[in-house]
Amino acid sequence: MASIERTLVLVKPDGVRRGLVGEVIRRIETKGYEISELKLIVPTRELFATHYAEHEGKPFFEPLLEFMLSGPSVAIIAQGNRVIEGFRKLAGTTDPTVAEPGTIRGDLARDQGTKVVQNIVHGSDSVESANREIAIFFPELNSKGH
Ligand code: DAT
Ligand code: MG
Repeated sequence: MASIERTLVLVKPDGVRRGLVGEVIRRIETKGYEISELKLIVPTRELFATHYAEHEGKPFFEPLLEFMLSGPSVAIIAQGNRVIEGFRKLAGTTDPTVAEPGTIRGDLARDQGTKVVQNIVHGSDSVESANREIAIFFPELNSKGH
């Protein structure tokens, strides 16, 4: 059944620093998803504290914010049938050591021994998260995404 969705993808500071923006875009596009918006994000603490509010109070929350503030990210809205689940599969599981080869995290990231896991990309985990996160990074779009 057709279920056209949008998801919020971030190429995080480690991915931008390592020159992997094009590689992430290539994987989204070659899978067949459409890129409907894309921009460079100059980070603020407020922006990423809001984005990662679900993790507030966890031991890795402060290291996570510090990491997200360490350089620019690239924010992308990818669109397609079941793209939310589809991009999470392309990204691979959170821990890059166990992420499957063939995935972005499995192919391009490894455990650095840092307090926060650095794993190249973020992808929304549900329709509700996608709507919330798209509004955070693309406040200029209306609820239909235009
Ligand atoms: P995901 O990015 O796969 O949705 P998440 O939302 O649980 O994972 O966590 C956000 C990010 O925080 C994740 O990409 C890497 C980091 N992280 C998650 N759990 C962690 C942990 N136990 N220790 C260190 N960093 C962690
Ligand atoms: Mg998450």
